[in-house]
Amino acid sequence: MKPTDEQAGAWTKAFESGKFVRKSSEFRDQIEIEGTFGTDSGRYHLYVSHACPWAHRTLITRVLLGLEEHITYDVVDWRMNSDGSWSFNPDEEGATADTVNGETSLEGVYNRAFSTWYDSGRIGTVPVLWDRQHGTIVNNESREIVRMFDAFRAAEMGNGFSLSPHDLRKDIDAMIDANYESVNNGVYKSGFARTQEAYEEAVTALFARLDELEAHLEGREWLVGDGVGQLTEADVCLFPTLARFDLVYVVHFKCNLRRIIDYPNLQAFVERMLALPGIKETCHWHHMKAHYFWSHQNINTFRIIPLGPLEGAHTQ
Ligand SMILES: N[C@@H](CCC(=O)N[C@@H](CS)C(=O)NCC(=O)O)C(=O)O
Repeated sequence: MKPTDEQAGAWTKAFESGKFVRKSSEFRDQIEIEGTFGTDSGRYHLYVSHACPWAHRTLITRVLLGLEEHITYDVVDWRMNSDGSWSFNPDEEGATADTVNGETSLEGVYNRAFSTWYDSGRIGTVPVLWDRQHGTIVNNESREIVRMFDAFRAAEMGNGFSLSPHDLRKDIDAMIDANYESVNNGVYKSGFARTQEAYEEAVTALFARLDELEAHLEGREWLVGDGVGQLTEADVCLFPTLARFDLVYVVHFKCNLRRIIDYPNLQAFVERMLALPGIKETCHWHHMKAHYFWSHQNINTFRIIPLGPLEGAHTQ
């Protein structure tokens, strides 16, 4: 049974004193060399939305680690349903069918993994990492999926390249943590706020952290590591939020103290990421932009999608 709109709304968008509170991810298993979820090529499948910054992290990691031939993926329609659920629509440019389970909605995939899913009143989020062998969901938390792809690469292709080398892991985790509430989740807390106070608190913290990151990137290329730094998960986790910032968040989520293009170091960072082989191809600007303005009718009643911006590394 599908949850009612009220139940779904309560689960997917929780509020405390007008503040948006993100729910925790339900599936937290790991791919491990020796374990229930082994490191087999062709076994795992991602379900993503090209609109979603969390899902974007997993697609970027898949490309940077060269896992294209080992991990397949499907893409939901950019239109999120009013209860927050996702559908498959192969007729939409850039979206696909569910090529593994043949479901028409992502809820069907969640229900396969968790038979009382519909009754639970929860709504399934992207990304989802699916295991063909056990017919279940391994994990639906982007940060953990990104981390386990590293172990997968090491097992399948040797230890040559890692986005979370052991000697940097503490710094990487500290950087991801420092950016999570203020920036990655901060844009949502700003946009979904239901009181002026909640909005101002979120947007102030967001720009305070962007100011810090701008200063941190002076003379550096990447967020973590000695010298100019080296490309790590910390960069992968920040980039999807920055890539959507001027296109969507400035207007739709009222994150308008500044734009990324007004921060020279952050803008250069976005362009540096976009110049890496295969990364532009993971950026579907139309899905990103249309999704937010169309899907959140409570903050954009008539679903008007703005034409701009005209300038920026990534405008359409
Ligand atoms: N913690 C999750 C968050 C994923 C998430 O919230 N995804 C959004 C899309 S950007 C979603 O599917 N939302 C559907 C909903 O909340 O109803 C992660 O990082 O993987």
